[in-house]
Amino acid sequence: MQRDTLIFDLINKELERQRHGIELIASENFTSLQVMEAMGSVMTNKYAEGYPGKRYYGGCEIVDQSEQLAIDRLKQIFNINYANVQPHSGAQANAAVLLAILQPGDPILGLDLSMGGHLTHGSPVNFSGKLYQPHFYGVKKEDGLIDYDMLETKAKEIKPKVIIVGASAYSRDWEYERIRKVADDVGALVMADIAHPAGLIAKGLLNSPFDHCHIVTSTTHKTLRGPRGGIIMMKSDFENPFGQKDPKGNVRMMSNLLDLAVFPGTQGGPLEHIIAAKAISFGEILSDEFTNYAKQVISNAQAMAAAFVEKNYQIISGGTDNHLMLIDLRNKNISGKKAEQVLVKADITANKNMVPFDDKSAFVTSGVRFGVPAITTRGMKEENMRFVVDSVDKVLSNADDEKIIMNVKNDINAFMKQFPLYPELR
Ligand code: DSN
Repeated sequence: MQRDTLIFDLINKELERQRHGIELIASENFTSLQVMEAMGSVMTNKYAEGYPGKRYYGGCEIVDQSEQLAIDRLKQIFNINYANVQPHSGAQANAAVLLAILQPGDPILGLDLSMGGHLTHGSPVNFSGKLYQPHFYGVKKEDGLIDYDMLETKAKEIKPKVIIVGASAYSRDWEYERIRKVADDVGALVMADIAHPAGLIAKGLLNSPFDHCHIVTSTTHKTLRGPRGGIIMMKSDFENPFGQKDPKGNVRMMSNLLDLAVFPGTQGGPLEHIIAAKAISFGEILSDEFTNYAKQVISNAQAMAAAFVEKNYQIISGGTDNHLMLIDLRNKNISGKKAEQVLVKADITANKNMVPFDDKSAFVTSGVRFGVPAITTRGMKEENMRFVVDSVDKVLSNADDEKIIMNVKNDINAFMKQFPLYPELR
């Protein structure tokens, strides 16, 4: 077969783009070479519908072992009793959980997308808002923190079957215990989507949801620094409280419902090459090196937030407990859309983001979200955050001056040479 130089040229260009620039998208990271090696391995050739030891195809003895290792290592990371490593993504993990628990039309309560939530937490343009009956809580206008009183009032009013905890653009920790009390009062289950802070929770640097939330989902490629994918976890199994029975009339356990909701409920064959890569990244997370990484993520985020505050940037909630921050740019007279566009010209990648109570649409937005997981993997420390913030500020303050932006870009390209990315790759 002829080598597809067209695509490999593009892959090389993407490698160079990643090497030259400052990656501030809060949900991105750089996996290890061994994780990428597993993703490009022969495991991709294997069909393995089912679960280890219970497959619908022959020849699964080897993938059974690597999937079991992924499950066992994930259980060890979070000290839990149930893990499903097959979801292809965080959205697939959330789809499976909701399918396992709910009937079409059942009420759910999640954080509003425009307040930092996620599409799969009930947005009307997503399956979660189309199949179920979505309701939302938000953050408080005065301090940008989760409005737990509002959550409680709404929960009592609508009696959701699931309360969804978690966010894509919220820089503070969560009061899981408080939410569980509300859920118990109204007869709801709590699902925590920890896709963003999972790597920090894994190392005990943020509150753990596992003692208070019935089911926990995550992606594996953000702060967990693994391959792109999803996972579902529970500290302990429990009987499904909403009455689904098995064919013999027995109440089904939640682990059984979750496994069935992933396969055959929402997915077909698992991606065994990705699952092998997940297993490798979970092994990496168990190391002391990852503990240092997670601590550095938080230190870098706090140093970055302090540098932005010094330059009069308005961080929602005033700072960060985790790896990201959401900045309201209205006092800087630039929209999130324009900020994203001009930053890219200087090889700084970030994403526009709505801020709470935004007066602009999701396509324009008043805000921008910055995160440090990727630049921390590149090796940056607290003392480098000032250069990053100065560069961002120079671009946003001179958004129509191509010459200044090109100077910033040249400085960034030179600066990033100190932090080699995949030097083993040509
Ligand atoms: N796309 C992810 C993020 O950027 O936060 C959420 O799914």
